[in-house]
Amino acid sequence: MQYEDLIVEVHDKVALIRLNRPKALNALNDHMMNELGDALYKFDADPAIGCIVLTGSEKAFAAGADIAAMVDYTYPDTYRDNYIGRNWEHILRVRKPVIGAVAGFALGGGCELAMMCDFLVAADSAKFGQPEIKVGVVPGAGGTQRLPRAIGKAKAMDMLLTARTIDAAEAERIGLVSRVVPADKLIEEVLAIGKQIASMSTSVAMQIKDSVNRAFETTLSEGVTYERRLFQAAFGTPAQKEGMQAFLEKRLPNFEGL
Ligand code: CO8
Repeated sequence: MQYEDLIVEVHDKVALIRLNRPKALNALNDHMMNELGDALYKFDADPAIGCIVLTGSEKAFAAGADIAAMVDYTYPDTYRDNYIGRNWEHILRVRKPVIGAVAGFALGGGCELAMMCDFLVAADSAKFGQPEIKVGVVPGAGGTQRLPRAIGKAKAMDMLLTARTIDAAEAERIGLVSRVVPADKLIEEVLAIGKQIASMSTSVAMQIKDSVNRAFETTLSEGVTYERRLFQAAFGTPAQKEGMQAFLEKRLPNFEGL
């Protein structure tokens, strides 16, 4: 796959997508978001891929939506063209696990895009923030909704209202990211995590993702019922037979194609 604003690579069963507009610190524009949707859907549909990693450069995951592209927008333009809705949420429709690997700036729309990943691994250089208030807008890609769910109201209000940027250590402490690694090891570490996920049943990983995401959309009892049905259904799958049989036979399971 060839793109102008992305670099894509495949490492065993892991797809690596790099945002690549270095001159603008990966500021996100329509062209890039369209390409990102295209790459994500292709990897999601590819049976050889078990996990997707989304990353940026050493300096920036993404420094936000492209301010130069937005500056002259009018409200009728944004409403008519469904700005944000039209191409920013492709990632939410990806059914395979997506890991965000963040080095440098993840600001504004960049932080929001990162939060649409299933979990985040940060380089120790990472900086997260929602500075939209400084450019006179509210966040538009879920910042006021996903940030409080991820880190709680107090921290989210602080970041959103003051535009304060937090570093990787604070992001890990408050639960925005799951792990922090040295910047020069970020891709190596995240690919290893991706390979670990991809070595297990892709179908089971997809169901876990689906069930966890349901926790944010439904009541506890409905969510637990949904999970129970998935668990019961697992007993009709070859992954369950292989996984449990391998444990009893004291060998590694082979989930290839399962
Ligand atoms: N949009 C457009 N260009 C950008 C952006 C951006 N968000 N961020 C950086 N750039 C460009 C700069 O203009 C500069 O270009 P040039 O060299 O041509 O002047 C180049 O990238 C390098 O940037 P700096 O020289 O500023 O680099 P520094 O290292 O000095 O500073 C910072 C880095 C702190 C990241 C700084 O660039 C900055 O503050 N950027 C803006 C951050 C920001 O406000 N982000 C929020 C934008 S609003 C938003 O995201 C709304 C989201 C709504 C949902 C999504 C809608 C699509």
